[in-house]
Amino acid sequence: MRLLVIGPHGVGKTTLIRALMGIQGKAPKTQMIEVMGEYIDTPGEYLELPRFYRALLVSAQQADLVLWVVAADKTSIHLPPGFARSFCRPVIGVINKIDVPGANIKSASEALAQAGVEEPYHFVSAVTGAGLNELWARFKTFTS
Ligand SMILES: Nc1nc2c(ncn2[C@@H]2O[C@H](COP(=O)(O)OP(=O)(O)O)[C@@H](O)[C@H]2O)c(=O)[nH]1
Ligand SMILES: [Mg+2]
Repeated sequence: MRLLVIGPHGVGKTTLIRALMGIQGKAPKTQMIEVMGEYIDTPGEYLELPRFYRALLVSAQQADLVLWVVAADKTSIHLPPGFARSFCRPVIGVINKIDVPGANIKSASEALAQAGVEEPYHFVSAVTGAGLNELWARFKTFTS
């Protein structure tokens, strides 16, 4: 199964992929679309600059699932409204960094909903590993 991982910069996409793959250590900044095992990692700019949207939509065609990642430690998360509905693959909403003190799960959930990502969402920490087993279990529901 191949998963396209998208989301604003700094939300922990690369760290999450590494955690799911069992790789330790700090993630380098993602400069371009990069294949890591079953994952297609993307730079945050691709979701922040409309001229890159097409690259994400095309990349989704190479994937079975799209993981849309946001972070619970951001107070204002700006995402393109309804954009999740443009993808030709199912989009799973992931809220990362739930370990950060004062994490705001509610506003992160609202941001995902506004972007057109459908519930249920996954609440995870790429650093502590919280929620990753449930995320795995969700992936499995798509591989039959
Ligand atoms: N506390 C905390 N920090 C995280 C988590 N995931 C990523 N980070 C940190 O957030 C920063 C950005 O991570 P990165 O994976 O490069 O984000 P990306 O731009 O979305 O790929 C790094 O300093 C990570 O160590 C998490 O779950 N909890
Ligand atoms: Mg990255």
